[in-house]
Amino acid sequence: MEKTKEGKAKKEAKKLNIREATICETTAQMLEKAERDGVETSFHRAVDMKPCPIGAQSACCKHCAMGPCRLNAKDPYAKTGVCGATIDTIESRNFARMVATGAAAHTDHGMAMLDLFREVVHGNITDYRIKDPIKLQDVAAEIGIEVEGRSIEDIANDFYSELERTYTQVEGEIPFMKRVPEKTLETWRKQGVVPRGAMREVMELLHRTHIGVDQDYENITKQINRCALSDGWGGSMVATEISDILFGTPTPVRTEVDMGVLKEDHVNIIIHGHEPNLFESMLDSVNDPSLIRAAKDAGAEGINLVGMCCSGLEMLSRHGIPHAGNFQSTEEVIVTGAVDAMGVDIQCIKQGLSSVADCYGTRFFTTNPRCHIEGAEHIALDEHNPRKCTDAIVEMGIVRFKNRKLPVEIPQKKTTSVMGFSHEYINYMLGGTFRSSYTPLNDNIINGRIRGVAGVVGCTNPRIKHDWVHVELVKELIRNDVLVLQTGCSQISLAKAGLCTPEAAHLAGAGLREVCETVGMPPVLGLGACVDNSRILIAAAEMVKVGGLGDSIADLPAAGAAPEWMSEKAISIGQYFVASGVYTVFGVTFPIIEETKFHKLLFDGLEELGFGKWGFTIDPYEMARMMIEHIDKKRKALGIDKARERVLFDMAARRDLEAA
Ligand code: NFS
Repeated sequence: MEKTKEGKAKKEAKKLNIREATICETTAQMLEKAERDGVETSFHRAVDMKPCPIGAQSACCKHCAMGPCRLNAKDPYAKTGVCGATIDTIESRNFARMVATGAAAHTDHGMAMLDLFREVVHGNITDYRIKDPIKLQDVAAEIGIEVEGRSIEDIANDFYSELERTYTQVEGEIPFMKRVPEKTLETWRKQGVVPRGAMREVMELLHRTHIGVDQDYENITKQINRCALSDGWGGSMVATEISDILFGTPTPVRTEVDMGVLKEDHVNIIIHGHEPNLFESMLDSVNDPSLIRAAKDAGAEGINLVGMCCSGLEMLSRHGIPHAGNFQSTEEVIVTGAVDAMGVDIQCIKQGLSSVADCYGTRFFTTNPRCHIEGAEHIALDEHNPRKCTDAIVEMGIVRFKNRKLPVEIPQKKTTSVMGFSHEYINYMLGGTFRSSYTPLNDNIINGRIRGVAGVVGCTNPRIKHDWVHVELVKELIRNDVLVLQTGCSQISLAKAGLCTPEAAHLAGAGLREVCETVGMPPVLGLGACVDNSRILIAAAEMVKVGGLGDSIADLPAAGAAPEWMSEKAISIGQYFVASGVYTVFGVTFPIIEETKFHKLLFDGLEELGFGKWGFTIDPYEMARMMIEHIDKKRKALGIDKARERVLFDMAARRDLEAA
């Protein structure tokens, strides 16, 4: 009886429609292979398991043992939880916990980078060193550290102590508040949301979501903002700046993206995760002559090091290391059978990787004490001797290469892209060595060639057509003269679609195209990993400082989007953009019931308080329309809409001419 039931359930399991699941050809090819091989991936599990509708709308509270309490999402004010918690309390508490977790992930990563920096400065770690002392001096000076006539070591020591406050500060403002435009900071001070140390903000937010503490959604939202800001202008920003100082500030590199970067006749090693130190050390390992010799002795032509997800993006930006794909391709890449070893550190690592790796004999290693995975081998990365870990991974990859049993199928597609823009490089690119500044960008926005700026970032998600929303949204934005800044998985979606090259300028509207062609830049600028969203914040602050586009970030003709988000980190990012003054639109789903008071506050009320606001739609064209409408609203408020109208007319006229 049980068996029959099971059999029936199996038969009824929905079939994955691969062509509807992804526009990424290589991922699709590997999904077909996975099905032939009888291997299950997150795409299959997403079809098999419907999201819980109550959870999806945040209509349930399980923060104490009087519950879990379920409210009615269709009639959210009909009931309360057992303690009397209303839907607004429940939703804001759930949302707060997402922000706290996302912020904790970024800030813990940032703190780990800062720990590494301290040990390098103290001479306790010698495998890494300060690679960009000029950036160290610049950023140190920016946060008020005396740099004139001082040694790099002295500056670095003070820099460490100052930045440590980003995490531990009990009272008062954190160092990078010095970067925030005056009027934006004024709003935060008035609203009581200037962040203290991230540890305190995360702790307080979690405290306030405990049963019987903060039960006023407006007050909870204050702490949500404060905590998110301690991520964006705190933990994440430190992660980016320290990584640049230790490993080098990115400048654009031409490199290849997509699964075609794997090489059948090489030992293929993939590093996937978020912290650059594992990857940096792996780069040394794969260049070690004795390991290369060992690979050749095993019959390989050499060792091929490839990145995935965010640490892949850091290495792509700094060293031009090829990249195999984003979050939704991490299981699929193993299905090629060509991956001899995959090493991971933290964040966005699917537990499912372990069983897929098992199916194909790929050696799968966790390396960070924070992230062990059942079934994966753990080789701890000790920063005092990182090569011990990375050499071991390469050695085991070589053994696996030698013993490859299953046929290898590598999809033959890769796209050349130019990525690795940093805030510093944009400065230089636009203004040149002697007058580097954002003035040309502001001028081009004011004269209407560039309509505005959009940050398109975030994850990919098997609940929607993989890569499709990112690509369609960005195409629509650049077609309408919106310059797009990118990070994370989104950047890889666009790179695979060929939009991260200067040649993609022909897809832009006439104004943006002209600027791109003059400067020789792509209409889509890849700024790196998800923590590097802080580069977008710095760029926004710089645009305000240069002048002509208002006094606060909220005045800028700018918008943000995470059209295929899935992680709590994305929610923290969205919230720090909103708190910074940016209209931020998310896709897929939004974990709050529409028309509740908390929803109205996030989607409307925050803007009235001087912040940005949230938006939501799953349709990329609608998303572009919402963002452009917002940009135009800001242009109007700045009094620069007239310039744009003229250019628009010219552009339309030119198009007519072209069509004729
Ligand atoms: Ni960011 Fe999303 Fe993960 Fe990176 Fe990719 S999934 S929130 S982009 S890899 S962090």
